[in-house]
Amino acid sequence: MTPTAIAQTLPQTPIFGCLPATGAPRRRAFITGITGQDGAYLAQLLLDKGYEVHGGMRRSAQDERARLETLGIADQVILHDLDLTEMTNIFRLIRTVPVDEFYNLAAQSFVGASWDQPLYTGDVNGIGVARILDTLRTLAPETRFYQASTSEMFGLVQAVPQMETTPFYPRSPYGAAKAYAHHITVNYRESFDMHASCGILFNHESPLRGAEFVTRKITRGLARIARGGNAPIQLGNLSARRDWGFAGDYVEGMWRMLQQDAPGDYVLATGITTPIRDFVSFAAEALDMPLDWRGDGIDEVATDRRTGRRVVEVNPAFFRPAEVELLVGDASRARRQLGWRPRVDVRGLATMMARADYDAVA
Ligand code: NAP
Ligand code: F7E
Repeated sequence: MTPTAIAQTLPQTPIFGCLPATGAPRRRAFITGITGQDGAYLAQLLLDKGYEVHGGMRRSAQDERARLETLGIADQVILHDLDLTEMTNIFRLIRTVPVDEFYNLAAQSFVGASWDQPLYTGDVNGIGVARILDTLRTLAPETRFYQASTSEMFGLVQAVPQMETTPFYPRSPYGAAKAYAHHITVNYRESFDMHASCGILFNHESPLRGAEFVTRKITRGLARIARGGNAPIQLGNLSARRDWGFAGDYVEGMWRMLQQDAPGDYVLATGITTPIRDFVSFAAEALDMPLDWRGDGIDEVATDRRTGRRVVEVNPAFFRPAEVELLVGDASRARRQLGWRPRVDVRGLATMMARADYDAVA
């Protein structure tokens, strides 16, 4: 018996949801990282488009489907055990769950943690992608593949704004691993004629954003203060600038990339860059909390103009060993070829997130 024939005898048992009855063909997609921010929004988009949506979920002591439940789709997706560090998972999955489109969104996605876990980050975010690509090329070469590349690859930026042709200069183990993943995706596309595309996505956020990322840390902290809490938000570098958009807009761009006849790489960004400090002010204004900023460096603070309460202070513990100071993307290729445009600007995003967190604290 060949390895493929043996694999065919192995059932890939879903851990949540049921394998649908065979019948009218629906397009099928697999999303690694379906429990994350982007995975949840992408699953919702694909379900709305009529896809049968499968997703990978790591085994955990607790149920990690909170985001899918928030969007009301936890029962509509079919979940499979999948860890990108485990080649056997990937092999069995791809052999037994054939799909038209495979979106690789799983990652150790927190840049700050990547200095504490550089090897793990490299294994999941870099080598994990090679594991998927090689399995796809062996078992399912017709499957269209999306890789979640990132503006963090630009790091110490070599041009402003950054576009698909801007050289990479990663500034973290996270960025370095993602640069490997990007290059190996391009290499498999060119070596094996695979329909493999990379979305170089600039920061995108939402009310489903992980609590450790700066935008959500800010909106959760402000919501607590607006509800009477008195702990100031402790932040690191307030002057770093990011090009922030809404995650719901960005997953539409991922899908559009895989609908193109030819694969390719695309920047998705708003083209507007904003310092962390201004994001705090926008979110605070959405909660009727005008701020005054005073001081410099580690002595900088923000206070509520109406009450004099301290709202933000700087804690050097949140500085990074190497910082990405400025990101601003040029998404003209995506605009031209995909017809993609972000619909939410940074002020709208800060308002959406602050109000959602304010309601959640109630
Ligand atoms: P996220 O919320 O942190 O979600 C990451 C997902 O990956 C989670 O479902 C997580 O599972 C899963 N995961 C982590 N390690 C894994 C492993 N070893 N095996 C299998 N699954 C694993 O991230 P996101 O914001 O949605 O981002 C999605 C992707 O886009 C990531 O690859 C990220 O690096 C990339 N990206 C994000 C942005 C952004 O601004 N959001 C920008 C550019 C690129 P658990 O739920 O078990 O933790
Ligand atoms: O930091 C500064 C921090 O952790 C943004 C991921 O989705 O986007 C994300 O990576 C900036 C940095 O996101 C705090 O130093 C200040 O300059 O929200 P972040 P990130 O590092 O940009 C990219 C595109 C991805 O691909 C990643 O997966 O904010 N900052 N004070 C802080 N950051 C955090 N987290 N916490 C602070 O207290």
